[in-house]
Amino acid sequence: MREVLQLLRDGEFHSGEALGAALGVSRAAVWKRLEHLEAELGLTIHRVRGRGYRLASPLSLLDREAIAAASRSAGWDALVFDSLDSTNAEVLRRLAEGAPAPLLVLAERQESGRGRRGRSWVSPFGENLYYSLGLRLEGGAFALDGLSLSVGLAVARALQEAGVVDVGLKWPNDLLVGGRKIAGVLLELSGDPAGACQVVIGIGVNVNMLPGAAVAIDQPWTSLRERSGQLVDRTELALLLGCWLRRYLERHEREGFAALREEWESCHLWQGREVSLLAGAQRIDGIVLGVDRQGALRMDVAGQERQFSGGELSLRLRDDS
Ligand code: BT5
Repeated sequence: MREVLQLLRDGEFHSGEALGAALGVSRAAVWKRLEHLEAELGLTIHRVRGRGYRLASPLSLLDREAIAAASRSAGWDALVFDSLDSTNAEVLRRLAEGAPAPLLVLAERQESGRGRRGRSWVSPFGENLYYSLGLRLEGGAFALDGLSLSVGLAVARALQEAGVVDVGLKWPNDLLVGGRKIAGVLLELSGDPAGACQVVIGIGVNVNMLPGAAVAIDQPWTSLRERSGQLVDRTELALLLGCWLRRYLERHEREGFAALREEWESCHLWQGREVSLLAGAQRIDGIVLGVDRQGALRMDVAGQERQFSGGELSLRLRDDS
């Protein structure tokens, strides 16, 4: 499957004959493989009589060797899959089976990519980054407090270096550009958070997905390609993300989130804004003051400072702010 995709990824026309010759199969077998790609991976392939086949849009596939080499030098094991239910789920399964950590898992697509609270993360084939890093933590040596915020900061720095200069953070874990979501972070834990446990840091970044793509996302979103107008090399972005993640995880391990708190606030898009904090059916209105040393949201609620934390919370701008 990868072989035929490597040939088609430029988005140009390739005749059935040329594809057959390159793959060492008959034209009928080429046709079967392309049908399989469409059915299995949800890719759209245009067929034009006399010209051949081409992908509806060029693809930047992940370079497995480059990712393995960079990860090795960081001391991480790395695995890249064509398709998974969820990269977070795969890391958790492997760590539960005793796989060594840090363990990085990437996939070209996710069939059940997940967000918080059972929400889903739209993950079409070959378009975006679906990136999960699993860590084993012993005896609370590594502070989990504020970890997802430190990770958000690392993702923001990687995106800025990749040219998305106006990216910012929205508490607790969204990355937005011009009010539209470009990336999200989902941390999942197993084991005893106070003792030996595993944490998986899941990062989804919209890279080459464009509006008009056959995806249904129920909030405004954007991608690097939409911002720059150019196809982005997903491998380069994955490596960049790895560098920034290492840097921020080391800092977090050494000094805790407290050392990153001010920097995080300087990237927080909603500092000082009037917001509603939603917790299920409950709604609390207030003004964002910032975050505390544990990464909890600090809000002025009716003249009193209050702190809020927990994965079930989400923030909305008040219409009148
Ligand atoms: C998040 O959840 O933002 C965390 C997303 C983490 C995804 C990564 S991908 C690698 C790893 N493996 C996984 O299975 N997950 C992680 P949350 O704050 O709950 O946001 C989810 C909401 O974002 C959805 O309800 C949609 O409204 C929206 N959404 C879904 N897919 C999106 C996309 N591709 N781009 C922008 N918004 C999206």
